[in-house]
Amino acid sequence: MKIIHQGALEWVEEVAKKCQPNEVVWIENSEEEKKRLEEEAFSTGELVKLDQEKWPGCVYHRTHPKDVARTEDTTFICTTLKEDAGPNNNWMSPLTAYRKADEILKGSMKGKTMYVIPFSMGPVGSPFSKIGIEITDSIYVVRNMCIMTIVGEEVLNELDANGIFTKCLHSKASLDPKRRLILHFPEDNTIISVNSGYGGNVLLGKKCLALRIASHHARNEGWMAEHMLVMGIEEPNGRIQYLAGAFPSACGKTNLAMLVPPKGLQNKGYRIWTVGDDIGWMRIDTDGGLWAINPESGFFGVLPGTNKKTNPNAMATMRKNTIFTNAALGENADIWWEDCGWEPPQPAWDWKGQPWSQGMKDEGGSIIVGAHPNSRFTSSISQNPSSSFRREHHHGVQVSAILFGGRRARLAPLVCEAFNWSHGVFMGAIMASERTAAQYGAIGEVRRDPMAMLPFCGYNMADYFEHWLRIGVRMRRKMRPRIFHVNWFRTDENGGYLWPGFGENLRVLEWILARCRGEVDAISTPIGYIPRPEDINLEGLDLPQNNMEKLFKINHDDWHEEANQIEQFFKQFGDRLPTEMWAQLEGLRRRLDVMEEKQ
Ligand code: GTP
Ligand code: SPV
Ligand code: MN
Repeated sequence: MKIIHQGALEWVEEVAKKCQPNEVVWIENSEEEKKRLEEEAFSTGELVKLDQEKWPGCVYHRTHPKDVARTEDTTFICTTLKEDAGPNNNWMSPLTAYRKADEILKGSMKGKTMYVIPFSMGPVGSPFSKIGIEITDSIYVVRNMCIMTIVGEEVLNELDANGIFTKCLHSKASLDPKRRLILHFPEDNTIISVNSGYGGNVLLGKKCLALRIASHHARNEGWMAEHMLVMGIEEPNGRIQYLAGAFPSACGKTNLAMLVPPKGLQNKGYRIWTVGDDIGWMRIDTDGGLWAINPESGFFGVLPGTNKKTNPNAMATMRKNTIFTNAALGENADIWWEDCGWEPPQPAWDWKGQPWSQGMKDEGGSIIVGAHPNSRFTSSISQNPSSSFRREHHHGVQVSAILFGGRRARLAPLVCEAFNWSHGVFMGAIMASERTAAQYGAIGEVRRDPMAMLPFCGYNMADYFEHWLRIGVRMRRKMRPRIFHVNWFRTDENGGYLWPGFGENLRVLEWILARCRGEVDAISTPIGYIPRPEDINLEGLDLPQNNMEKLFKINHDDWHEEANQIEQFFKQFGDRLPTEMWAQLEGLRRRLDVMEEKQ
């Protein structure tokens, strides 16, 4: 491979000097290279070859038991001014951050190979796309990056022509959780990650580049980098409309993006086209509309709960050439995770590598799970049966609707439409969700997660809200996507889900698209527009009586309490919060009062 980009060569040399690897290897993503790296990883145990008949081309990997999800407390935005990182981020001065990283990186690759991966986020040559170079000492990371991003000669050619790239430096170092640092230097277009081997912390093109660094640049350059799925919905008449949706980690983006329509709708001719399941980059095009691409080439999706019933497309996608992380492993080289739909292999080990069988309990009497709740699969998007033919299009797809959503056992209705763009931005800003295993912290606790970007916004979130408001003004009115809030996770008194979710969510999307086309009326409530009962198609769905009523109940006291919590949340941004956000909160309270007076 001929590398002629001087800046890249100099940086790689500088890093090699610091980390002192035995060898430096540039990754070109050939079959031969893949085989060689896998063989090496099999011999050290870094990767395990799975049963090739059942899982052709698939491998298995375990991360360190204390390294199984992103760690927000060790993630920093390193800007010159602390205020630029905002109360939503941990901040470190660039000087301190580089010094701390240097201490850890010094000699960290002794005896190891240093891999250099030039990659593109987004189709090479697209005005949306960004190039990065990741340096890593992990074969697992190399193999994941080759699936999650575009790697190969065309990227090097583009780099030579274009010149700009994000420096992404990763070293597992000693995997010491106490010395783990995920550092972002937006002003230098640089990322450094040390002492972790887990996905979101180390696949630096993903959350670090495509969200934290990109969101920072996007604000300065007038575009958007969002934690969003992007999907197309084809109706029986052949029309395809696209929507983008922001749900917090492990709240259903992957599932919605590749949903299989319920039988009735399928027979009518409905079809889903997946563009992306985690990240959306969006720009206002010359037509005044909002256009989105998915900068990723692969899925890094949640395993538990994924099966042939809930997500058949994900199951088909991961059938071959997939990396499974932190699932349970059988001696027969088969794998298993909770709710996968088949019997666990025996004998087997759990995700920690301990001997395991289903139903086993710990000393406290709690069930020991086979797979970690945040166990994941890495597969190429091209293997997804619903992969969109527009996925690699340089201009992306035009977005008709934006969805916000989360896990709310109470409070939020199944679906609700914003009155207008500013109210929609407010809807995004007040998002909250119950914590999942994708983040460290108390699972189930409700936390505010504006636009599902709290862990990913690379700058002060007050400025981020302002940026959203400005984007709305810049679009042509007729082209502006409508904004909705959805909640698939509302529960009844016994904690059971009121809505069946998964493929059935298409019924809600149908209403959303009908609203975007101005075809149906809606009911105005203090929190937004909700559907008239007759406008959600429930044909063929066996839903217990009253469920729809419960799904749309707006509890006045709960919403007043919510408004108080929103106020507290907003206060931390001080004067920097756009006044429009305060006006929106006041509007919400006023509408709640009016509703109370009427009752
Ligand atoms: P990240 O990759 O962490 O950003 O997550 P994600 O938003 O892509 O979440 P994903 O689609 O992987 O869903 C996470 C979990 O939620 C899985 O266990 C799913 O089975 C479950 N889930 C997804 N959609 C639904 C739904 O409509 N209803 C219910 N009840 N569960 C769902
Ligand atoms: C998330 O946590 O939102 C993910 C998984 O998509 S990770 O890439 O590990 O952050
Ligand atoms: Mn995510």
